[in-house]
Amino acid sequence: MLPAMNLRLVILASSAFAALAIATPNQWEWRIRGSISVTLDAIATAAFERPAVTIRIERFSPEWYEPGKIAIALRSRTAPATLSSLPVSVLSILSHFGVRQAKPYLPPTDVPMVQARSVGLERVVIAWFDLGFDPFDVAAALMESPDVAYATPLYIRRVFLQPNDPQLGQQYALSRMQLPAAWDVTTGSTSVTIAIIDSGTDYEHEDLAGNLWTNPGETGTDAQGRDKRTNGIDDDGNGKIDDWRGWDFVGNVTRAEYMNGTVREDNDPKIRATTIPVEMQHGTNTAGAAAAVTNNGRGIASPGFQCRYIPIKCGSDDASLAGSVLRGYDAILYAARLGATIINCSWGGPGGSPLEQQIIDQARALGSFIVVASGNDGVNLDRQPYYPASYHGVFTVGASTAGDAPASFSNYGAVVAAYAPGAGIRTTTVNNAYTTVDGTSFATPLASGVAALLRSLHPDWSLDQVAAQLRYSCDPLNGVSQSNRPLYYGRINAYRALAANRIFTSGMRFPGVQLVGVTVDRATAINSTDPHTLQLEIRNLLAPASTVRLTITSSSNATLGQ
Ligand SMILES: [Ca+2]
Ligand SMILES: [Ca+2]
Ligand SMILES: [Ca+2]
Ligand SMILES: [Ca+2]
Repeated sequence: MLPAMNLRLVILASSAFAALAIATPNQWEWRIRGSISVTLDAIATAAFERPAVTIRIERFSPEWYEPGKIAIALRSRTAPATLSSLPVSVLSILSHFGVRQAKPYLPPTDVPMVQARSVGLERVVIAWFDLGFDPFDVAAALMESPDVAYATPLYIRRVFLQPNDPQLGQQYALSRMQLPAAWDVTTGSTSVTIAIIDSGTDYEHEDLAGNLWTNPGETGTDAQGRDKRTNGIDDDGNGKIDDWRGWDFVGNVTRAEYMNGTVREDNDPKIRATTIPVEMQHGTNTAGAAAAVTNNGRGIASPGFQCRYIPIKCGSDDASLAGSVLRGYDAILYAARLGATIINCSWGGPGGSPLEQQIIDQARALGSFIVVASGNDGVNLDRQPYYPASYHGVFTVGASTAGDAPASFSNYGAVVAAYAPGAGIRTTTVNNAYTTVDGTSFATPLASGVAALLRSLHPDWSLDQVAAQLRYSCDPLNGVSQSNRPLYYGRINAYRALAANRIFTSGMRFPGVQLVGVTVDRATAINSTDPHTLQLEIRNLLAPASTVRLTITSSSNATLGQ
């Protein structure tokens, strides 16, 4: 199956769909439109800063949304515990859609932790309404309320798997990224974790079992002497009972059941089915690419070497949902709350959501470095955004080939932070087997593995420093010219990422100079010949830069004065 084709079809279907009459009460029909724009306020915390961002919530076919469910961010209040305590304007709108239930997105017990560095998730309510309504229509109606900061459907995403290219399996990727030399610097820390948010992971695989993370809060014995893994108690208070080896956010449900709002969460993130189609092997493929047990005399090597992985299952055990990533953002927040060092997302789809951006902001505030696939449509993400690849604050990875050129299927653009090999990647698969796979899905965990090594070496660095180091230590890709290099910045070199900037004052080192802001007399554009003051804000994240030269040129035919 080609997810790329699916995604294109969905876009076409959605524009056609927008023209159809939707069966909603008459008084709401005028609100139905193609997209909703939401601006999230700028955020500044000690760890990172984010400019104000505008996200367009697009209308798609309802099969791409969670059914009968919506997220509502209140403008100025913490989410109330019950439906009846919602602001009257919100309740009044929801009543037209047969609202049944509402509860805070975060359990009330989590609020103090989140408020420590809040991005506003404590104001988000999830509401359940009549399954006959399109969540987009409900969102559009709610956006009319002065009490609502945003309302958004909850999206279903897809894995970025390409059909298998029948070439010989080989791990050229690791030598290309200079991993053998990198492992001389460090083989990683066993306390560094990579959350694999995916279809489900065969953690019993011979080359994965040894690097499986275990949750220290759900192992050992409780006060009654019972095994915390099986005592039926949420010992670490994260809302998940006995999650000692990750979590399954979906369970075994059919597509029809899921579309009726059914999930069956459990604490076993391995798929339990006799036949497992390739899309459902994806989470075993990505886990192995990042964190297969290395130097154990069997199977494959992985960049992460001895770093641990946390399997988090967001696919069903049932083949009718093969390839769908459900509740992926709930999983991102769960992983961040567990303290995951790296979060790997080899999936995505069209259509942005302010809730998803806020969850990414919150996960970053909790210290997780989020690595995401650029996607396999061969498009420029700067013109055609995909998510999470196009969100602020993620490290977006494209795929390169065995010839060290950008892969034709890889999405590209300035938003892609770096490339990693993503064609002909040898990795683990279900039933103790190995396979060769293609896609940005597999470039991403290779990058996550390198990020885990870097984080092992520099646990005190900020997330922005980690990102800058991974990007600026890249090798240029083949077939990329100076003029289009910003679209294909370079391929990750693990050795340079680890060996350079060990300390910022001596040895192999490079600066990380970034332009973080441009202001013109506090305005946004120069539209007269009057003198203007242009203020550029530049920061250096890495080793000191001895000479920084800035030149201003015009990218259009307009002339630029002195
Ligand atoms: Ca727990
Ligand atoms: Ca327990
Ligand atoms: Ca399960
Ligand atoms: Ca191995």
